[in-house]
Amino acid sequence: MPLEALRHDVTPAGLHYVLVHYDIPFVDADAWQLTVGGVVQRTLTLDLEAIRSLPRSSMVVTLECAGNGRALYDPRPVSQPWLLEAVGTAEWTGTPLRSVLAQSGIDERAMSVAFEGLDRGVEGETEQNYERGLTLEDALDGDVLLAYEMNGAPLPPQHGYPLRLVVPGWYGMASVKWLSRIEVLDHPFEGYQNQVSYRRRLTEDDPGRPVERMQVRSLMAPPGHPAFLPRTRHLMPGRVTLEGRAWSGAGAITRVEVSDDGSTWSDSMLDPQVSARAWRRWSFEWEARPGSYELSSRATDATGAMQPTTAEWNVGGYANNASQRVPVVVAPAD
Ligand SMILES: Nc1nc2c(c(=O)[nH]1)N[C@H]1C(S)=C(S)[C@@H](COP(=O)(O)O)O[C@H]1N2
Ligand SMILES: [Mo]
Repeated sequence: MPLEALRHDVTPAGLHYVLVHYDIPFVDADAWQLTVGGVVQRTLTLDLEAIRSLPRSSMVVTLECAGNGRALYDPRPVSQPWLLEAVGTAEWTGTPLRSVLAQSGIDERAMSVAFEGLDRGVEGETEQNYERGLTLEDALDGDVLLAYEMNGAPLPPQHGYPLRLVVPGWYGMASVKWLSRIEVLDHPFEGYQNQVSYRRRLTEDDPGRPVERMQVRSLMAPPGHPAFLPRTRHLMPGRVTLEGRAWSGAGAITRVEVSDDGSTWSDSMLDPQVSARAWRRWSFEWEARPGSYELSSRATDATGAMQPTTAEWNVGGYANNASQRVPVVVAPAD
């Protein structure tokens, strides 16, 4: 998502970031079906019409890729070289996962739920479909959606047409696109994307801790105008409204501070939170005086967690929520 799109409450679908491990599958929605099986009383096979006839629910949700900020770690881990653009907010519409699971009748042996997508590739030397698991408890969170619409239109191909999972508060990898199979398991899910990938490892041999909920973070919509190559922002002297968005998987945003020198911080103004699961707009009136600056913002969430100046390096380059630095040049007054 180009960062200037931070000005929208809801990101227009074409500006929302996209991440795909393999290829975007070509799906014939008329032939497509979702199966729900495993340790359930009834195996379900649902087509799109059947899913659309279930209770309908919409939610504005911020998704961020766990690799957002990866290219800013030093040394840079090899994978998708995101700077800061792997975030977006959409209104997702679908049916709560919980009601579909209830319809299948979860067995008392159930411990976790696996979600399989139609896309297939080779990862860790094994050919596999993209698949992620959630514990039963996380899967039963009432906000988890089986979504068939994004911003009021059928899902675009790149965002999971015809059906995807949306797990609010979690980094994007949990929200499986092109969903085709849900399997309730009587053991913890141990697939590649939970067991090997998306773990915060400090060394190659470290088994690591799973990367799950989004860490507190804020970003700034780039002020002024960019210089073509260095991307420095150019402003005229005077009062300028700095603005951006802040979010956290752990809870609401309670504070966003702004700095133009990296050491003194001032409180910004917070707009009302549009949705408990979406980012919050912040704004700050900055008096731009001629000179060069590095603007920064840092957010704090309801748990008291605050964005760090630098995040802890890890092998996969995940969860880099270090506060952003925006180089700006304010022209001398003439
Ligand atoms: N089937 C499938 N689902 C997937 C992925 C994928 O590669 N295949 N990528 C995941 C990752 S890592 C992210 S960050 C989000 C991105 O969702 P978006 O492209 O709609 O923004 O989708 C997740 N769901
Ligand atoms: Mo991701």
